Amino acid sequence: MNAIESSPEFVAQIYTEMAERLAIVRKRLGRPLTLTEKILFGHLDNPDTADLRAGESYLQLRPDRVAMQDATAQMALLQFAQADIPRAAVPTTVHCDHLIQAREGAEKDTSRALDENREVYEFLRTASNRYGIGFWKPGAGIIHQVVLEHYAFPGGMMIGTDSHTPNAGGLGMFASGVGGADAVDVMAGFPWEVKSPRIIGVKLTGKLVGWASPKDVILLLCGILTVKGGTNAVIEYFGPGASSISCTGKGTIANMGAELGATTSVFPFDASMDLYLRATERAALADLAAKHTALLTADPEVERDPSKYFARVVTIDLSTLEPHLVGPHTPDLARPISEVAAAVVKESYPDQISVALIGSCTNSSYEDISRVTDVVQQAKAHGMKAATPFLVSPGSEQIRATIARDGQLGEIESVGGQVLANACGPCIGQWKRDELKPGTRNTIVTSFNRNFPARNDGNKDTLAFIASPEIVAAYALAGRLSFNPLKDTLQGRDGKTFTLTAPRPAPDLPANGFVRDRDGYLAPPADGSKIAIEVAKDSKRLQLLTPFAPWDGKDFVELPLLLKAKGKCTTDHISPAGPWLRFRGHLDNISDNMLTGAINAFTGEASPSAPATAREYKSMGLRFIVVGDENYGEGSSREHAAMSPRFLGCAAVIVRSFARIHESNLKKQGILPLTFANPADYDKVREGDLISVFGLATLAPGAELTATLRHTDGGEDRIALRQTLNAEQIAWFKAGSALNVIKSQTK
Ligand code: MIC
Ligand code: SF4
Repeated sequence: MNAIESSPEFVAQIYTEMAERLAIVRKRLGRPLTLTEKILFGHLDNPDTADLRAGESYLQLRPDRVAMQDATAQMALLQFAQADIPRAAVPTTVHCDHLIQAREGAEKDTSRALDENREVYEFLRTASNRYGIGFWKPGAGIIHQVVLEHYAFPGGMMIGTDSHTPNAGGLGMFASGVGGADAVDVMAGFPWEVKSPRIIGVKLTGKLVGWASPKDVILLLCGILTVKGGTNAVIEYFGPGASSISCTGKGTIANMGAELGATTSVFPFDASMDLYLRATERAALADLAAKHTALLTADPEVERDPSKYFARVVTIDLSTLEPHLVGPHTPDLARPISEVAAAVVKESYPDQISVALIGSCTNSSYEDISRVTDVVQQAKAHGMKAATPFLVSPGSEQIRATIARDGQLGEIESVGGQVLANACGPCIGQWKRDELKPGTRNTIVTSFNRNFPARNDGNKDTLAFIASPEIVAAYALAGRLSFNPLKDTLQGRDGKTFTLTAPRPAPDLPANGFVRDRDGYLAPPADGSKIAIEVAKDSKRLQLLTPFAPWDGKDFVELPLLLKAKGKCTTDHISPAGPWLRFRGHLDNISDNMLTGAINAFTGEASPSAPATAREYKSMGLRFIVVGDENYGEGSSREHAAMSPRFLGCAAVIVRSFARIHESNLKKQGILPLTFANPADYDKVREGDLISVFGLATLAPGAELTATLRHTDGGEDRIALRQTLNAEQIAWFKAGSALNVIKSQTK
């Protein structure tokens, strides 16, 4: 049986294998290697023969771990159950964090969630027990924080069914977000396939001062690289500034690399990681890493001449970095804090902040909360309270208990802060905002990572802005978005006006150690084979899967266009979260949200009728096609955004460009992801079109396909389409899904 922990023996073995594989690759390449390449190539399934061309080939990799959160694990485990494999082949954990709704504070919300989600938690617990998977109970914390505290280690490779899995890059891990079907591959003992990434180097110089925080590094970078800029790329940080940032600060930066669409982000092993490992009771791993620094850092030539080794180099001087605010509606609309007031006027953003929120998987470190405490204490000294509701989502029970013990939590509460459950809550629409009438245009500021429309509270008229926790705290005190925390004055209850001073540097490790959470975890039994997994036939929340039908060998002929989506179409538009999270284990029920958030290019409105129309086609035995714009499927890893369309009959999705995880989810589920060879052809797609796609019988890697758009006026356009399927992925398409292929191999 596999131990679930990243034990010293386990990690030592990985380092040995990495060194062996790298020796082979070094011989082949004969040049210095970046850190990204060391971890990637150190985990190759076939180091002798792998095609290593960055941005071109697909790599077959052997990740060391898998992590899944409750909202995605349901579908992943339902698929795993179909594959009929007795036990997960690599150490795997499940984390119950997404399904807890924020309403009245931590305790009540967690116990209500236990009640409301009992069936789902029971399914996850029994499936984890059966398949040898570690189970983290509701309330223990958010997947990425718990992984950082327990399982991440420098040089390791992990995949997780959540797009912010790269958070573990803060501890030097190559951690990537994937759909559940990818997790199933690895849990079933097969390699993980990923496009060989380009590598973008980010050189950090100087040292953060004043209000500037690690969050501002990534907010600035979001503005520079944009939400598409990291697609099929890894962001590798280096330079003297990197080691000046705490391990948890690096986690924040790596976490939000997901907002760039990056495959992952990595930092080289350094003293901050050493200290974090020791503080989280993993001294042996710190010792091991210290012995293997050559594996865990780039070759020296890379830092000397970065432009030779990276596809692109961005330099950020931490010493002059100004705090940033991003938003609304997209994480790459970045502004330095000094320019926000003018933007409020120019863009008519509601100036009054309705709620300020801190924490989440991205920003709830000891350092973050201590800096927030510094800010609120300055206000408290003047008798002030927060001017807006001020909500705190701790990333884990470990962090919550530690900041409760050390007094920060009490200080935040004393100015009106309210502590929510150790869970995702408002970050993913699990937020019951009774105080707000739906449809009210309002401003919120958060220290989360995503701010797509309707994401936090289901209200598309909420404008969500993102900043560092200390800046959000300052906004909470002022209550106005046009307030510049660095310069503007606040009025104390004592009648004095004052300016906040920048929070002092704070430790990321508590002087008295972390309070460890000993109750949140349930280890699997040594033999789980007798454990039954219950899925009630009439369940509204769980449904066993029926395999998708194989391809019938024919071209797609005159399929109706279900929807032409315009502009940003994230997975939150394709498969909204919030209240829908409760159907994440029931494919039929969740499909009623399919594409409802997408903006119909012909009406400019959302498309609430898309699922009903799709069901109508389905009942007529018809399949359909969806058309989209740039970076289609940006955001989450949720494969429901591919499975629901597949379930309702989508044959192909044709777009200007795809986000990485979503494109691969579509392939896995047997939908053809196609791009316009000429992006301007998007404009040729008209309402009511019947679309045909030809050349499927000779579908081959790199081959273009042809499509015709038959318009309602009888006219026709012929266009060229591209696809990125390799031979294996073509086999998935033909079999109906990747899972069908796995099933045939494991029989
Ligand atoms: C998110 O931040 O969007 C989520 C919710 O964590 C998702 C996962 C999901 O949809 O379940 C993600 O980032 O992958
Ligand atoms: Fe949860 Fe939000 Fe983090 Fe996603 S980004 S894991 S929803 S806290």
